[in-house]
Amino acid sequence: MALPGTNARGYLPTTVHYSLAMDKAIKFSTEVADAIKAGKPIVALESTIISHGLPRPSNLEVALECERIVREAGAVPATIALLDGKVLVGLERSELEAIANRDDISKASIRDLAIIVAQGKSAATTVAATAHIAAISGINVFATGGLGGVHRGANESFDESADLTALSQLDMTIICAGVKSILDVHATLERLETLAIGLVGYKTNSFPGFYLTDSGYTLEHRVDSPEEIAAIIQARKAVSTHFKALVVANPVVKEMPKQRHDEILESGLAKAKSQGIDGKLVTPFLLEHFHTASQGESLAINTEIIKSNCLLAAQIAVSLK
Ligand code: PSU
Ligand code: MN
Repeated sequence: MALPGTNARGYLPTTVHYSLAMDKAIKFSTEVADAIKAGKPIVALESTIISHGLPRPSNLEVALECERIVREAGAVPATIALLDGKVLVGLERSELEAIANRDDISKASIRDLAIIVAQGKSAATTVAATAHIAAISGINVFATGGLGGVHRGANESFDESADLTALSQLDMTIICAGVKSILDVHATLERLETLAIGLVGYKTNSFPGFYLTDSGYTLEHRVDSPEEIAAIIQARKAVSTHFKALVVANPVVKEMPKQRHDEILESGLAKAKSQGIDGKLVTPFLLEHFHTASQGESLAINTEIIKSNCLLAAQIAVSLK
């Protein structure tokens, strides 16, 4: 479907040009295509959290609830995924069900996109891949749960999420609850700084630790309203730092008891090590461990986090209009 008014706005103009080939590969839902044409506020949503971050059947319920929250706040949700060789920006109900329930949905980062499209396969998109597709579609506000980052032991394993490098190259405002302590939080914060990715705390001066409101690290910048964030997004253009992401860290309201959290984290890391879990399986493995070991408590918190990030993202998108 031709996409009027879209010219790879969200990317370094020298690196991406919206082309006819992209028109063929990318399918916009009617709702999203209409929103783009009408210049309505849009919020991108990722799909790895649906396929690989949350257990069935809650994953579908949460995905639908997120879309509802975005709509209710006056924006249009654009959940992004790859289905049978097509890049989908905005999912119909049956497509969302497929991403939530089918067993052939892999996890795609940016480097996997072309391979999955060419081979007609299906995948959920990580933060990196979702941000990439959103940016080339001209969507610049994105809600997720937690970012990928530098893994513990990365000095030996070199395991550092492509989320970080992707966010250093595109115009995106991403709302998350910080990063999970399954990662090396300190190293992740350092990499965000090195990569010149903007970082502000929403109503907090502490970097959130996903299940915890405070990861123990202080943030330099704090914002207290969606309008304040919109002003920063505008100012990024004025000083030409908008081709690197802005991360808005929005802490969970009711955190997990710290001791319980630390115990589950320890056992999860030990289990991953003893089972030799490696590469892109590490993050889903640890997320699943949290859900099982906490007997649903982490799922409830995870759901609250994503819902709250969707609401804030929609409010920011609306403030930008
Ligand atoms: N962290 C979370 N929940 C998630 C993810 C990360 O707390 O669902 C998902 C996101 O899609 C993120 C991806 O982009 O995992 C990162 O995977 P990796 O570490 O393999 O780059
Ligand atoms: Mn990795």
